[in-house]
Amino acid sequence: MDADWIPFHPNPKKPDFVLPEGAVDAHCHVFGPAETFPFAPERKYTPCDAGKDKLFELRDFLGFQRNVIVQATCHGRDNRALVDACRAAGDLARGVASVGPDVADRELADMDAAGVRGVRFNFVKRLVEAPRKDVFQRIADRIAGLGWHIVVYFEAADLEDLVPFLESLAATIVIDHMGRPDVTKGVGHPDFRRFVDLMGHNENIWSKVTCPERLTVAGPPYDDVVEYAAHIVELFPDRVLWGTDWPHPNMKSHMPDDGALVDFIPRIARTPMQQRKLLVDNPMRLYWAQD
Ligand code: 0GY
Repeated sequence: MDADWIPFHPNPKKPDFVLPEGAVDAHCHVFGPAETFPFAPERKYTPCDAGKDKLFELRDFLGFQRNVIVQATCHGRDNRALVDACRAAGDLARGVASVGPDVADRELADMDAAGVRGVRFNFVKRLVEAPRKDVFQRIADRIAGLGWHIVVYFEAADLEDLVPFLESLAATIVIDHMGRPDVTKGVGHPDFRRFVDLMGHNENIWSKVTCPERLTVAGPPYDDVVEYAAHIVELFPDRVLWGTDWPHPNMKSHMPDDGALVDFIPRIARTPMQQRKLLVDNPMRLYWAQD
């Protein structure tokens, strides 16, 4: 089975930016190895193998201390690779899983014990077949007792339709990649303003200021994304998270250098205080505080 996207960067640069002590890479994935953890038959892309050992190697090389591993669609609702990686990392990783409304209590309890602290609702139509709010609502009900949060992934054009649903959820909501703004439009465009307003009047909603490599039109060093992420960090310093997105699933234009991505951080979190909140305090509060 051949991967249909470019493999992750084989030898990223050592970042110039020195991460604060205890920094968390709060958005990354593990894929396979396919021989042990097969990819989902319904997947929309086939990744290369990117197992836990590679992820932990990268964590140490870049200077992170912890990972939050997020289930991606190529593994469907089979969270075994994710759970295996969380268990292997011990206290140094947490997970965000993908489940159905019929998930067994026992399975949820096992995942919780392994370090899973949230579920992901993926509304991106090119990645998942017909995502349904009523199904996600039932999943939200199932995880309510666990104190987990909900990570939501959608494209900017879908936000207006999603706002009532997002506001109806009682759990903390974390939105992937700033709701994927169109960075050619400017931070003053009504689409991005809608996202900022949503965060502004709902303290339950967090954002990952991640994935300049996905949002950029200009390409590296992602100058066209800086303003968007810096704006969110400036306004909501206590509700932002950052992650590498390694191994960058489904990237077709170019493969980012993960060291260069780390060097992007001081451009969007410009003070040591903002950096500390983004990289340490916020992810620790959301993923490790209960322990
Ligand atoms: C990401 C991005 C993508 C893929 C997935 O679950 C996934 O398959 O998240 C994407 O294609 O935008 O957030 O890592």
